[in-house]
Amino acid sequence: MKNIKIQIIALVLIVATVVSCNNSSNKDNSTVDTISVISEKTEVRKDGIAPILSGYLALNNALAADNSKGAAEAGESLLSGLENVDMNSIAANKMKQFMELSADVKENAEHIRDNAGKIDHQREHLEFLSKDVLDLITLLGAPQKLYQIHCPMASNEKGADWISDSKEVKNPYFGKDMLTCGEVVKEFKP
Ligand SMILES: [Cu+2]
Repeated sequence: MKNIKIQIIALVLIVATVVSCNNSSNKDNSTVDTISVISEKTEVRKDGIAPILSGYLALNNALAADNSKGAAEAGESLLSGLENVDMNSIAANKMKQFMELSADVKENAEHIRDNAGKIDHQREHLEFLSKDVLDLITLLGAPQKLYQIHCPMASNEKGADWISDSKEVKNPYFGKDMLTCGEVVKEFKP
């Protein structure tokens, strides 16, 4: 599979070179068509953020269970997930935005990892992290069925969202104090 990807990328480079060399003289559009077909294919894959998502979902489960140490461990697995993202699954025109979002994910995940025992602080970072994850899903698509859940009480009653793989509301911002506060506001399909 990886070889095929590399071949496709090599092909794109070759085709791009051919096009740029023939830019002024060649009016034949077939080469350009080939490029657009190939780039559409690279955008079909939606598993790009799967390694990030698994750590993020584990984080929500830990925080919903008021488990600060578990949240710190999930922060760590989120960080290794970031390194496991297959960059070939991200279309070139989305790379810049992906890099910006993943830098933000990294920062929030580091704070969550480094603050075991300070669950309020971890939950503050969850709010920013959830926005990043939402942006990543919007940018690259959902690798699985996902739900955006809104809690109007979170973030000092300003309201905050999280992403879940289940419709069942288990609030990571409050844990057992307000476990079922929240409602599904959006559904993402793979
Ligand atoms: Cu912090």
